[in-house]
Amino acid sequence: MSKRALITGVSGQDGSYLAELLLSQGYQVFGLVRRSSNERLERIAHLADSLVLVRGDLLDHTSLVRAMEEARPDEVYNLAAQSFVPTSWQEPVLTAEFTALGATRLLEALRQVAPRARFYQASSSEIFGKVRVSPQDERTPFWPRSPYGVAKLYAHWITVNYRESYGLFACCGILFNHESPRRGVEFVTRKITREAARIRLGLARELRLGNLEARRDWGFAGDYVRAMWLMLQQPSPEDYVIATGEMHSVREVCEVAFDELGLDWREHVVHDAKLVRPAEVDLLVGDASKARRDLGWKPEVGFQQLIRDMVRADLRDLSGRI
Ligand code: G4F
Repeated sequence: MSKRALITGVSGQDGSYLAELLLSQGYQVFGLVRRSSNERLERIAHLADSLVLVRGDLLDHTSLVRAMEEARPDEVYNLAAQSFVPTSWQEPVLTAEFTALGATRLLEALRQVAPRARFYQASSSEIFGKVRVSPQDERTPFWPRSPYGVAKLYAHWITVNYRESYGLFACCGILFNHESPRRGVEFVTRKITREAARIRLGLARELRLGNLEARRDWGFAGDYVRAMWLMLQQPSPEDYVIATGEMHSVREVCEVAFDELGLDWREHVVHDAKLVRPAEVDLLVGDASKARRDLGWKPEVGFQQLIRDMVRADLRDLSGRI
């Protein structure tokens, strides 16, 4: 019999890649979607015939119990969150409700309805925050720098706690930044690739950015969902850092993206102090040795290829619209 999986956040970047992966492995995939006026399902439109969408909301415990009863999952992937760091200063309580307490509600529903299901929690490298050691691995101390990071740290620890308290098969993947042509346009890589393509096509003249010196470990989302799945196939539940081990600055993303289009980024990028965050995470770079060793996981797509692929995808998409 085919395995059954329930994915929260199925309409997001990671949810769409994970749904594709699980469907290709013969899973029956259920995706939790919220009833909202501006529902955006375009990332999973091509999966409409194979995915089962279930109504539910991380803010509503009863709806999660119902979703579990309908999906009767063997595996649950909690990818839903308020995931944009700047918004977490504007809506700190809502961020905590979704990102922190939402994970607790889902774990409670799982405990109630499907206690034998395996559970994946999307932890974030933002929980490392103000880092004192590099690279960061599973033993690095946490110091989140935003309400988002704090909420993700709560969700991380509640998952560990439920594993220890109730013996659940629950894993946290501490994922470093991961991008793709499906990335939301508010995140810096996609903002850059999209705007660079618009400039190339004469649709825009400048690109306003905040901190150009921030450094991150950027990988490809398609590689990272493979790691999520691998974690739930292991004999015992553990937490893993998923990262490329390479660090690049926002400035370098600009260089590569504009270069792909034959443009000089310095002629178009404008610093905007309003986009600088109240507290910044200056640098993050992960050590995924444990995942490489125990999961046999490694990233397939490097930084240059990732950014260039994103630029080409944006150029294709925008060219098709004019
Ligand atoms: O792309 P970002 O918004 O991603 P951030 O804050 O690192 O968070 C992302 O990755 C996390 C994993 O570590 C996830 F948990 C989280 O949900 C999200 O997916 O910003 C990256 C860097 C920051 O240092 C920011 O200050 O880019 C800098 N930046 C400079 N100018 C900008 C901009 N970021 C955005 N979004 N927009 C700018 O104009």
